[in-house]
Amino acid sequence: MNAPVTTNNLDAFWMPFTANRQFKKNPRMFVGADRMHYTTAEGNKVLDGTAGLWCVNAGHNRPKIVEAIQKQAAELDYAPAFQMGHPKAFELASKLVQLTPSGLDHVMFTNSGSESVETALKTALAYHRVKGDGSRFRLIGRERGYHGVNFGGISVGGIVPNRKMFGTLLTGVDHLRHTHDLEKNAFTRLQPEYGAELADDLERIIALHDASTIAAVIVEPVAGSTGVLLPPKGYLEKLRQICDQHGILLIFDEVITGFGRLGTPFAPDYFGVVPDIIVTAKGLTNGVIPMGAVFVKKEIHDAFMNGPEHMIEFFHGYTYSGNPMASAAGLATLETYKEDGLLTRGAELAPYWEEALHSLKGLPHVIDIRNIGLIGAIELEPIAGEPTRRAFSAFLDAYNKGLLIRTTGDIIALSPPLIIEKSEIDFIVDTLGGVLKSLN
Ligand code: PXG
Repeated sequence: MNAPVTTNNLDAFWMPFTANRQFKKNPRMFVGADRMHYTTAEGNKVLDGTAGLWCVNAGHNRPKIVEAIQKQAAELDYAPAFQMGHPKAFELASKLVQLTPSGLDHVMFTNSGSESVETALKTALAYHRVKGDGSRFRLIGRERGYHGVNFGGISVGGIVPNRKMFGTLLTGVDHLRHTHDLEKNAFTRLQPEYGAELADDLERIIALHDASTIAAVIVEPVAGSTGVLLPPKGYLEKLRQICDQHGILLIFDEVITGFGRLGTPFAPDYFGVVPDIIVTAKGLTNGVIPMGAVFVKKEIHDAFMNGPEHMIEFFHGYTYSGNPMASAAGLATLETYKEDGLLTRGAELAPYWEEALHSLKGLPHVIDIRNIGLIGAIELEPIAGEPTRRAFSAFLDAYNKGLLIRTTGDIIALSPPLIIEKSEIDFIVDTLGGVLKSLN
C-alpha cells in the first residue's frame, strides 16, 4: 500500500519547473500507473496525454521492463563505468545502432537529455580539435530551442526564462531565428509550407563569424518544449546542405522525437535528413530509469582512435554511463517496442490523431493547431497582460476531468504513449473540447 500522501510534509522538496506554492496548496499526486492511465492519491484515473514528460512511449508498467529491472538489481547492481564494462551496456549499444540511420554507428551513454546535449557539444568541439581544426569553437543553436538545463544546453538553447538568470553562459554561441510564423502557417497540418528560407539565417551567421570558427549547429528536428514547432518544408534539408558546404557538424536533439514519436524510429527516417550526431534520452528506457544516448558518425568516433592504446581517447563520461539497471531497462524497452511495433505505430495512428485534433478548430481562444506523428499542439490566445494563465487553467481543468496535458506558455502540448487506442484519442479531444469551451 502507498503511504497516504496527505500526511506528507510537502515543504522540503523544491520541485523542478513547477509552480511550487500553487502545487503545495493543492497537490496533484500520482500513486500508481498502468498502460495509459495514472491513479491519483484520491483514487481517480487520469489518462496520460503526455507520456509522462514525453518519455513513457510504451505506456506504464510494462511487464518486460519491470521484470528486467528487478532481475538486474539482484544480478549486477552496479559496475564501474570507467575502464570496466558489463555485457548489457554493449548489447544495448549494438542493438541501438541497428535502429539509428546508417553511419551513426557509435553511441555514448549518459543519464539525461541535458547530459546528452553536453556530451554532443563537447564531442563536436573535441572532434574538430583532434582533426587539427581547433579554431572551430563556435556552437550555433536556435531561438526557442530547448536543449536541457545545463550550461551548454541553455547557451545554445533559446528559451529566455531558462537563460536570463545565469550570467554570460558559454561564449562563442550564436542563434538561428526560430521558425514559428502563425500569420503564414496557422492551422497547417504536418510541416508548414512557409519558412524554408529561415535556414539561410545560417549563411548570415557564417558570413559574420566565418565558417572556419564554427564547430556545430544544434537543432531539435521538431521543437518540443517551446510548444511544438515543426520544421517548414525544405528547412532541415537546407540546414544540412549549408553545414556540409562549410564543414560544420549538424546535431539533431531527438530527446523528444527519438524512439517512435514521429511514427518512425528517429527523425531522419521521417525527414530524410541525416545529422552527424543524434542526442537522445527519455524513450530510450521508457522513462523508467534515467538514461540518455548520443549517437555519432563513424568518422567522428574514428578520429579519436589514435595515439597510444593505453591512453584514454576522450576525457568525458559519467559514473552512471551505461549503468547496468539502465541498460537492462533499455534492452527490455527495445524488446517491448519491437513486440508492439511501437516505433512505427504512430504512423498508423497519425491521420486519426490529426483529424481528431483539428476538429477543435473554431473553439474559443484557439489560434493554431499543429500535429506530426503522435505529437499535437493547440495554441491559445493569451489573456492580455497575463501570459500562461489561460493555458495553466486549461491544464488544471483537464486534470480535474481525468486528462493529463502539458502546457508551455499558452500552448497545450500533447504526446500520448504510442500504445494509445482510437477511443482514447477521442477521450483526449472530447475532454479538451469541454475544457476549451468553459475556459475564460
Ligand atoms: N533536449 C530536448 C529537445 C528536450 O526536450 C532535454 C534536452 C533535456 O532532457 P532532460 O532529461 O535533461 O530533462 C529535453 C527535455 C515539456 C518537457 O513538457 C520537455 C522536456 C523535459 C520536461 C518537460 O515540454 N524536454
